[in-house]
Amino acid sequence: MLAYVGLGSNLGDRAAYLLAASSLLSRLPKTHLRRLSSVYETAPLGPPQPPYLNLVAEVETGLGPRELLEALLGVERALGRERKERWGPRTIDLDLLLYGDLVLEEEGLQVPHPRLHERAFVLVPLLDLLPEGRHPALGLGFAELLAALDASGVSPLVL
Ligand code: PH2
Ligand code: MG
Ligand code: MG
Repeated sequence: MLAYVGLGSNLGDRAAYLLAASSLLSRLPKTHLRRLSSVYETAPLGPPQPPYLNLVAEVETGLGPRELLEALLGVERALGRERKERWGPRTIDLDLLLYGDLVLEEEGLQVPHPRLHERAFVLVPLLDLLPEGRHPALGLGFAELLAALDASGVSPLVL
């Protein structure tokens, strides 16, 4: 199954957290890290906090959606993520965005990610990987969804 994972960091050495998380993703059981989007610096959504770096990873996985979600939480824990306020600053965040075309709403597990379609910081890197992609539940293209949003806070990271 092809799955897409959103990565974000806005505390500490952001690029180092994203690199470490990508490395751990590549070593998950039954999982192959296929591609990474470009990295973007993005204006924070939520309470006032530092800007984020965001990217999207494409993985091919034999893990089920809930197993993959648990594995992503394990990566966050391995990198010392502390959960504080919702939407608040974080060293590393891994969100399951898409699991093939699966549409699932269960306690603690929703795919596609429930806010995917309203977040330019997710759609811009996702479109790097899936320029023709469509939202499996809404039936709209990711590019169409992005066109309805303000993407001015999302800039390619120049190293
Ligand atoms: N993640 C959040 C809250 N706000 N803002 C940006 N720009 N990027 C994020 O990844 C992000 C956010 C909670 O997960
Ligand atoms: Mg998140
Ligand atoms: Mg999260």
